[in-house]
Amino acid sequence: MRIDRIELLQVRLPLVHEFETSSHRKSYLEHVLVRVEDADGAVGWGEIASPSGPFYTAETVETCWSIGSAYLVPALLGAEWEHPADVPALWGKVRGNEFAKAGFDAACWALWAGARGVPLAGALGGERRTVVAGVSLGIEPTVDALVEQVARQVEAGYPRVKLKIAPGWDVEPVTAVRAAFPDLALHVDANGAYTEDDDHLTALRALDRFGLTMIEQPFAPRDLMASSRLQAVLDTPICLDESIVEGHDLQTALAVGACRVLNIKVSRMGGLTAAVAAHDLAREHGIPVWCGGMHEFGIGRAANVALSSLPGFVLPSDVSGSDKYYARDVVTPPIRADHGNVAVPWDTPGLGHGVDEEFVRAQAVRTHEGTR
Ligand code: OSB
Ligand code: MG
Repeated sequence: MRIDRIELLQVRLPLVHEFETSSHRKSYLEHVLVRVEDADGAVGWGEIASPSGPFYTAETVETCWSIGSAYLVPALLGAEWEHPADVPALWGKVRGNEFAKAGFDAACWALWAGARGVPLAGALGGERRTVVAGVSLGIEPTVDALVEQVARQVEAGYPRVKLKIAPGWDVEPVTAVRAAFPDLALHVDANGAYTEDDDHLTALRALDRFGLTMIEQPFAPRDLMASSRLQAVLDTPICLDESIVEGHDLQTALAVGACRVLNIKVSRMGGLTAAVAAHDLAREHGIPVWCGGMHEFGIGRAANVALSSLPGFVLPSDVSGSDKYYARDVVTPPIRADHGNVAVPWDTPGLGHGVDEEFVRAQAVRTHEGTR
């Protein structure tokens, strides 16, 4: 295949509910959408789901925009490739910048699957007809407000709830949620906010008695040894997110016992090609995986759904319906969860959802075009 035209569109969507993590609060999100078109006019869409600020990882919408337009568009335009797994080599000299790369990689997968008339899930090696979705809840102003949020999601049928925690917002909210929902599959995500200081370790070890499915990313991304030391004294599995950017990171984490579960994010790992490789490696080592989200719009969310249909994704993924975040989605039909189950669109080639180009263009705050 050969891509002759690439468009980048930075699109703003308001959030229906403000979301707070250990670092910041947001009321709308802007993601860069990647539209690739081949010589025959076939189109594929990908999403760069980078947060606007450098708090989850070093990347921002701004860095994705500049790296995308200055390096990734030129690397991809006019290049000949047979299979999407060959595409990342085209920008192989560009270090890092995984979120930016992921949007281009996913657009090529969607284009290729669509052109071959196969669903994206099938192209990736998926098997499942439906995927189980969990929800992720931010830090709320009060414990009562959090319990109310959890109740709302449980009523909607989601079988797993993840709570963001941070020092000072951990044992107390988890105690309250566990008391209200004794049987709920519950896990926590610290986004690396803890250290090995005594009071932090005391809080993390106290979480071991709630039967949590996992404690996600307790320590700083590069501190695999802290994670390994904590995992050795916890019954609760540690799940790594920010720590695992490349396959090499996963090999190191497995070698030192830094985790028992892996969160695979398409964005964090640089695309679907890398995500499938991480899935395969984790599976060989008996490590269960799930697909993490970055509050994707429908395009990125559809790619996450397709990926979650692979056999190693045995834990609920962050692929809740778009309506939990956005009043109107960029894809048709929108991604919807029915009692926590999201249907994989096996009967539609490519991404499996149409892109509402008129809406996307109306919401775009800037655009860039590269042609051969
Ligand atoms: O750590 O999983 C995370 C969102 C932004 C940055 C980091 C994270 C998240 C989420 C999103 O938890 C969950 C979702 O998209 O459903
Ligand atoms: Mg996480």
